[in-house]
Amino acid sequence: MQTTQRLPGTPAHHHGADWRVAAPSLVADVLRGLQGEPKRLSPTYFYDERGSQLFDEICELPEYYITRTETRILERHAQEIADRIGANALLVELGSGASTKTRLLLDRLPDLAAYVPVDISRTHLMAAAQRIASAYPGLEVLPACADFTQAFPLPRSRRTPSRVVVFFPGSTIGNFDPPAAIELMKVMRRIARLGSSPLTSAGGLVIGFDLVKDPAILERAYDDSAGVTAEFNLNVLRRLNRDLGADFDLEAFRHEAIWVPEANRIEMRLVSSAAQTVTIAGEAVSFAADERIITEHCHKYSPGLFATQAAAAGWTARQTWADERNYFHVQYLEQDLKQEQKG
Ligand code: AVJ
Repeated sequence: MQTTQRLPGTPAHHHGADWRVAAPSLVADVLRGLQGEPKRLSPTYFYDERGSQLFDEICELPEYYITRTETRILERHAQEIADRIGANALLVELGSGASTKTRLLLDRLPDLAAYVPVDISRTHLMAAAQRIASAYPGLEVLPACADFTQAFPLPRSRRTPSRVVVFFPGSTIGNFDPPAAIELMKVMRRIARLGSSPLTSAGGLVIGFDLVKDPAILERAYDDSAGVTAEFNLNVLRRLNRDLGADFDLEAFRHEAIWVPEANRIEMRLVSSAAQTVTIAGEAVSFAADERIITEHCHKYSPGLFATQAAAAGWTARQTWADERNYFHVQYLEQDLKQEQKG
């Protein structure tokens, strides 16, 4: 069941929109995850104030090649990517954060119908939208506060767009297990379809995804020598202590990042160093020695695997851009029009 609700004081036209899906409470979700087998926590819980800071530090680490590599690809091929997006498009960015990478594209898109940054964090979204609007005075910026894993209505731009193009950089798709990734790519297809009519072109998707490579390189990217990723991982327990009155002993858990070849993913875990019981919102949760909490899955793709996943969601690749080491791909996909007729 899903109810969207427009919050008061936010007109849908010209000022963006505020759409919230009734979310399960943090405490219920955390307890469900920790009572499961294996124990799990959603990676979305990493990003409190300190977690977001630590993630910014991760992006600067020598071992963490992802941000640097994708930014280089976007810099080098910005014009070609902008040409694919085309004139008068509505550009919708999911999980826009600070919209840093987007600027590389916006610099080459003087004729965009509008830019719609979508993020769950209202304060960050509004601040970033304001900065983009002042840096690009001719551009209509329509921030939408929404959980992008659920369908949400697009704010309407003043100009009628020729097509809708979704922008999803950062390898964020890798956080979703294959069935959820396909679901999300279907949500993107529905968003991109909104702008399509017989008179307009097929919707597009510009997405960044990380490639399978030497496991040693992957494991180091998620277990850096400065210990920043370990701190980022453990910080989720600090957050639960603060927000749920839990009593995790951060010294009693250690960070682990393991490549799991059968699943094409890095698994980030917090491993309990001893048998212990933790209290979370009044509920006792027991850990055996060496028992793990899985905190994040980071899926890596072969080009074929990504194409198969995209096809299952109704997308076809039109152009791919890579770095010289072939560590990472940025791809432009279009809606598969045959699937579109089926709905
Ligand atoms: C933000 C999901 C792309 O998986 O590489 C970085 C998160 N976790 N280091 C990733 C992350 C640990 C990151 N994503």
